[in-house]
Amino acid sequence: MKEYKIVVLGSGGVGKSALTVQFVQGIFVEKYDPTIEDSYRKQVEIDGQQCMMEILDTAGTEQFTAMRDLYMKSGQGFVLVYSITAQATFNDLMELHDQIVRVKDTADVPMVLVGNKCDLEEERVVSRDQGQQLAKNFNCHFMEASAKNKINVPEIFYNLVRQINSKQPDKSNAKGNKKKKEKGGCCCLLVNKIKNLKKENLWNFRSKLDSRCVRKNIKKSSEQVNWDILNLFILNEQLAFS
Ligand SMILES: Nc1nc2c(ncn2[C@@H]2O[C@H](COP(=O)(O)OP(=O)(O)OP(=O)(O)O)[C@@H](O)[C@H]2O)c(=O)[nH]1
Ligand SMILES: [Mg+2]
Repeated sequence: MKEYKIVVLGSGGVGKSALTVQFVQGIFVEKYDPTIEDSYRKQVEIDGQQCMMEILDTAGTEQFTAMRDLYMKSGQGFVLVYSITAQATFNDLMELHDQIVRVKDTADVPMVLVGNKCDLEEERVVSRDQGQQLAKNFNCHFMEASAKNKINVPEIFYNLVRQINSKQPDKSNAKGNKKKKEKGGCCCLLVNKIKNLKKENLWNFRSKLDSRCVRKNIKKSSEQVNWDILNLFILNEQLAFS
């Protein structure tokens, strides 16, 4: 089953948790309890395909933002939330968006801009047009939503899954596909990565990989590298590919 890593971002109190919990559990959380970090898993069928969504509900309050770079790196799709009743929460998203683009090293990232609390029309200070304009600047999709009144809640997450599918059609992490690649024995991706490494990084990479294989008592030829070990290696050593 395909897995989708979704990250929900935005200032404190905009309704990130309320939207996430409404989507995952179908309930509206009335009480405001600032999040440190919560993750949820939900299996859904989208366009006839079973998907496992892993949703990271992040902290909007400033003191908990040190982890941002890390989860931006691993996130595949982003929900950027502001509240239509608080101008500052709208303005705060520019910086978050800049950070995503910097961490991902591309502006072409699956993303939905969400103006939440649209049930509070009488308290609105951010117009729909402003939201649409910002989404245009971010080159992303836009929705107004209400976690309270269940407006556009699943639509946000389904939209992201579709964006991820259309932007990463080859990056299927379905088990079947993975197996096919491994069976082939030729680690094309690895070869390409190695080709792209700078010379000094390449030596560094190879010696680290060699010592990892020796430590783990793994026999390898120069052409055939065990993918599990490679993944472990990349995860543990956090090697930065150039
Ligand atoms: N009227 C209304 N209130 C909402 C809506 N979404 C969230 N709220 C309320 O706004 C408050 C904050 O919501 P949270 O979901 O906790 O906000 P958050 O973005 O997760 O905040 P942090 O975890 O601090 O970053 C809560 O009291 C919610 O009940 C909505 O769509 N409409
Ligand atoms: Mg929260």
